[in-house]
Amino acid sequence: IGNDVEFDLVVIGGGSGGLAAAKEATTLGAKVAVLDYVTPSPLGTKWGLGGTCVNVGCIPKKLMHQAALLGESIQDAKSYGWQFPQAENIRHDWETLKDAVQAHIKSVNWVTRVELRDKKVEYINGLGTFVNANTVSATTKQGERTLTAKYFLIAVGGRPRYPDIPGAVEYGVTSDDIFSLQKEPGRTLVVGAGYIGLECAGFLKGLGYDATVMVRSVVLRGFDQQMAHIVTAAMQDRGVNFLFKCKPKKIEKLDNGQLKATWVNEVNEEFTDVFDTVLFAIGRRALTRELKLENAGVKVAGDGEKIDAVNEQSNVPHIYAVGDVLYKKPELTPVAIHAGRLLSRRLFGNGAATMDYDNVATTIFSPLEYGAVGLSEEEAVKRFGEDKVEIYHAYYKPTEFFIPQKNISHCYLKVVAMRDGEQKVLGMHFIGPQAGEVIQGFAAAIKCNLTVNALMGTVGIHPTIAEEFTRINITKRSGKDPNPAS
Ligand code: FAD
Ligand code: NA7
Repeated sequence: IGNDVEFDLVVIGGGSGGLAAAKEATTLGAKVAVLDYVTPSPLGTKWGLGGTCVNVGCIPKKLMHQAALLGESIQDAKSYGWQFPQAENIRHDWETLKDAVQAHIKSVNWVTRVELRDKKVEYINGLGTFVNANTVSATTKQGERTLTAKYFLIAVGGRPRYPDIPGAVEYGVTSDDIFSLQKEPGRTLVVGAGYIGLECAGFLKGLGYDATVMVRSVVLRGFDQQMAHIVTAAMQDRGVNFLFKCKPKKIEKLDNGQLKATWVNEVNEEFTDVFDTVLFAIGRRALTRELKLENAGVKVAGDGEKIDAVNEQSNVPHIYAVGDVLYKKPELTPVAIHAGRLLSRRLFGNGAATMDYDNVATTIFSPLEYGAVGLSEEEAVKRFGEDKVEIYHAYYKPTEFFIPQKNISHCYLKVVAMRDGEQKVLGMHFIGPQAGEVIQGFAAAIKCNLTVNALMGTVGIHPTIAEEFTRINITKRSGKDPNPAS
């Protein structure tokens, strides 16, 4: 480092992307500081080091999803011969789950701090703002601290939005609060039908709470819509209610502490109902406003919020950005981590590799999971034209569903491919148990230019659900029945 700056890299935001970049940079010999500060949610929820994924995202979500799946398994287990002497008394205890989840999170917070100390990354529990293009100020409990650096990395992520309706902020909660809610959520209205809304409604219902999802336009906008419909149907099948084409209007608190929600449908008819919890999952706001980017000359994208970086570089050459704060990039933890790591290798090592944001696999942990990689059917048709695209599809029967006689009508998969030649695979979609585990390996195959020919030439593992992808042979174009022979 030159005499004029204190650090090689100052990272603003100690979440998935920021921490990955910081750790990689110090490993490569750079002097690094990480600022992390969590502004409490309107309800007062706050958490430790590690960002969204660890504290209020992927990790608590997956644990609560697992809790819900276990409830379903208890029912299945009975038909497999397990006996529960007091079967009628089986119930779930929210507090036990919440405490276990929070204890796990605390341990991850602690391990993260120790890791930073071991790697000699300076961790500052303070809110970062730009003073100018070469200086960041950290507001800590002890006061202001000014940091200068050769490079800066903006990795501030985002926080849930609230709708602009009376009572939303006062009485509503978001994913920032749900995983640590002091009292059980009870009857819950989930506003928003993105993946976070569906996942929350799914696990709440699985834990035994009445759950309703309010959908403004379509479920899972941006995802393959046929798959989105099946995910919805599988949730309805488990008793989740859906209010389609509705928008919230106001939330009021009743004397007994319950919440009265008022909403309108598309022809402006008004409805009300009473809930114990109203959870908003209507999207997330990137935390750039607080950064005073204008002091550094960093421009935001057309949405006025996110950073439109090229290879993670902002319009100010020594200021970079990774993770959820990036414009039109997948908002996923492994994406933030990978981009952060590659960036540090380029800045401080001999790395040349840049982040490939295409064909990133993802999974929606709805009660019946949905995993996907690559293009949706509609996106492939839009890009290449219907004539050029072939869709293979199948309903399938997971072996383990037979004995408990579980509904198999939503177990469905499809492969989106080019129609000509070896039929290059453009997208793979899978609805069923363990969808993430199923899709992950195929994502690697797609990176290696998987073709339908290669897929059909692969010998499956029997009996698994992933083998269904090696058995595809029915195209939508053929009009043949995609249901399995019984
Ligand atoms: P974050 O992890 O959000 O970290 C940013 C950090 O910066 C935060 O700690 C924040 O408090 C801090 N900060 C912000 N501003 C400042 C400032 N000015 N100064 C100092 N610190 C600041 N992704 C998946 O891959 N799989 C999943 O299953 C999944 N499930 C999710 C479920 C939910 C409910 C949510 C909300 C998200 C989920 N995600 C999932 C998305 C994933 O959590 C994010 O993509 C990931 O955390 C983004 O990482 P990041 O580094 O960009 O930001
Ligand atoms: P998403 O995926 O942006 O979904 C938000 C959902 O909330 C979506 O169904 C929206 O409907 C709905 N929405 C948005 N604004 C409103 C208002 N004002 N009232 C009612 N419903 C609304 O957000 P998530 O929270 O699931 O995920 C957060 C991010 O993580 C997301 O950006 C992903 O990229 C990753 P719409 O379809 O717009 O009509």
